[in-house]
Amino acid sequence: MKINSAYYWGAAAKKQDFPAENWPEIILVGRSNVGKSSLINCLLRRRRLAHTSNTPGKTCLLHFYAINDSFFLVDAPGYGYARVSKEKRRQWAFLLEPYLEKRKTLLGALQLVDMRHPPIAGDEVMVRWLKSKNLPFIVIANKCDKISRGQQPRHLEMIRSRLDLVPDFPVISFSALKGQGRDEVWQYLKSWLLL
Ligand SMILES: Nc1nc2c(ncn2[C@@H]2O[C@H](COP(=O)(O)OP(=O)(O)OP(=O)(O)O)[C@@H](O)[C@H]2O)c(=O)[nH]1
Ligand SMILES: [Mg+2]
Repeated sequence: MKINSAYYWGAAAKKQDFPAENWPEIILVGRSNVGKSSLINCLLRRRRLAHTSNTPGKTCLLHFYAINDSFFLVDAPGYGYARVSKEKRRQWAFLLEPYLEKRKTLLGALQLVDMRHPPIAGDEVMVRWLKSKNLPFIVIANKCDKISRGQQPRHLEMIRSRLDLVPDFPVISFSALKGQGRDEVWQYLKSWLLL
């Protein structure tokens, strides 16, 4: 995929702040710290376009990145961070549920999981939800650079079984750090975007 332009469109804390429904959108979902923002930078080959951090659970915003003046990648706030207040959890649901339920231009989702660990309850809930909505999605097992190649199939199988995914469902070994899996993810994005 040739990236001619990529810029930060802005953030939204509520529906009124979302961009107009003109371009297709692909959302990244996953637990805090799994590497959603890093994955956006990796896909776009930009070092610091999406903000990454080591302090999860701080803000509850959807961040929109405009690509080639034709579609958005949407960075969602992470879930599953233990030390987050009830109020923050409410904000998360208040922002994300209506977006996922009603957004007309939402084309698909990238569900990130941490390859090192079994999926958490939040991952299971999210995947069940994506399935129930028939929204196209793939699972990306990020941080594969932390697992030896020999161990990776076992981890992928564990993820597949915990998330109750059929044997040929796409679960991609990915490293936002090293760029592994990048081309494969783009193949799916392009097929959704009809590029
Ligand atoms: N080793 C390794 N580290 C990674 C990888 N991807 C992300 N990280 C690191 O994981 C940490 C969290 O990455 P972020 O991209 O900020 O994660 P996030 O999912 O956007 O987190 P929130 O925005 O808090 O939900 C950072 O320290 C990244 O450098 C990867 O593929 N491999
Ligand atoms: Mg982030």
